Amino acid sequence: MEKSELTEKQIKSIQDRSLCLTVLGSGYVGLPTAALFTNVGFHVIAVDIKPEIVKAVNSGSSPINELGLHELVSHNVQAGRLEATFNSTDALTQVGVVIIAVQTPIDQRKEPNLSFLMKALEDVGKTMKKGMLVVVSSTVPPGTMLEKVKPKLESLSGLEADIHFYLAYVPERFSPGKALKEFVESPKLVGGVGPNSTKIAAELFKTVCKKVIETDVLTAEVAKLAENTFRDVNIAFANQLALICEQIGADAVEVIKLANTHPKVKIHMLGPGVGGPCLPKDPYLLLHRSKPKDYDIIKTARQINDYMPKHIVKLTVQALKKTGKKVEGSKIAILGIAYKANVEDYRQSPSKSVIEELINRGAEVISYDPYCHITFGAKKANTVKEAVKNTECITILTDHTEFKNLNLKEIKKLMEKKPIIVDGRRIINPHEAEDLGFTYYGIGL
Ligand code: SAJ
Repeated sequence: MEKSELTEKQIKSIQDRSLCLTVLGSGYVGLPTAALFTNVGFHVIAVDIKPEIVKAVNSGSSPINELGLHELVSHNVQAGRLEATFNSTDALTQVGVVIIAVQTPIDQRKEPNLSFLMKALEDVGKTMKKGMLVVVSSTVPPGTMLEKVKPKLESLSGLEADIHFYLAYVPERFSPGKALKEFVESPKLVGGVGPNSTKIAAELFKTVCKKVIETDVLTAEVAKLAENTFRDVNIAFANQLALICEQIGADAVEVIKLANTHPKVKIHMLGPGVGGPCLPKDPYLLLHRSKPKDYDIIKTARQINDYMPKHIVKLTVQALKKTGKKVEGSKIAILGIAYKANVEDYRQSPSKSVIEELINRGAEVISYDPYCHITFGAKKANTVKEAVKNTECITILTDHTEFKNLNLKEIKKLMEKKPIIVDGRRIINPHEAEDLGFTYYGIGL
């Protein structure tokens, strides 16, 4: 079959939904992807090595707590369009499109670990058929697609990319908690290894996403890393402003609010550090291939954001000292384990190092989070009231809506004498807290 004929045939089978898809890696990225493609009429096989994921999906429920995902999985499993399996070889022999969404973590030296991606490529390469479209959605260091993914698939299959099969990078751009909405609404970057690959991958993603932007594969890789690194650097700037303002007696939140009234300024929000699966990792992926330079804003930003949990511990210690108490033996309530507001996700959350350090220093730590069951070694409370009872200090680490509406009057009654609030998110009104008799320490104040 002529090259262009093959391309046209694949486009037609996307349009009439006769092409089957498999998603390799059915976690936070893969499962929403699989569910959304089934919902527009494709048959999708979701592959994962974790038995609990496969079992949950096949029984019609989502193992991930993501708004709307349970309903989507349930509906499409019932309709017979979505199924899950551990067996990638079986899945791969039945399909025309493979979307790879496995994790690409960094190791302790901050070097990328691409072993999950490489294993997935091995499975795909060995079962590759003419006309197949392979999409990588995992976040990767720049150059991975052309230098690792393409040669590996070509050598395992004996086929040529963009001629006999199609290969594109389509980065995931949605945040936990809003995955389905953002998958559909955020512009999708589609970078193929050649024009045929870009064309077919764009056609596929147009079936689900409102806007698709075509580019080349390297630009798509770098753009994905650039957006998360920009956010990390911007937050680091806000955090440095917080440290400056604490020293000179200004209020960093007010400063940011006022500076942001300038139409060209958009400073992010200070906080107890940066968590989640992406921002603490992606800057290192972006830096991976560049030569070390004397000045490096990206690594410095990472250092500032990594320092912030230590700073929260420092503020807690200072506040205790001010009220004549020591960390050792003090009872401290941590409000918030999740890495950001109103999600249960605790991956890379700053709360881990804050809790561990306070426990190390001899404090008795009790934690409460309305969404998250993990405690990182603290005792677990099931309500705010239970958490704050008989404590000397409350340290707020997550800006969950529930914590923005705390009844400080009631809370004070439950706490020990000379109660303290350390506000790592600046969600409490300092004047109200102080009027009620709290010692208030807010980050950036
Ligand atoms: N944070 C601040 N100050 C802020 C904003 C966030 O301290 O002004 C903290 C949060 O509390 C959290 C961390 O940063 O600990 C990360 O939160 P986030 O909301 O910035 O990001 P994620 O990890 O939930 O999602 C990001 C998003 N990227 C961008 O906004 C550029 C999302 O669109 C990506 O899809 C996602 O990373 C990803 O998977 O790459």
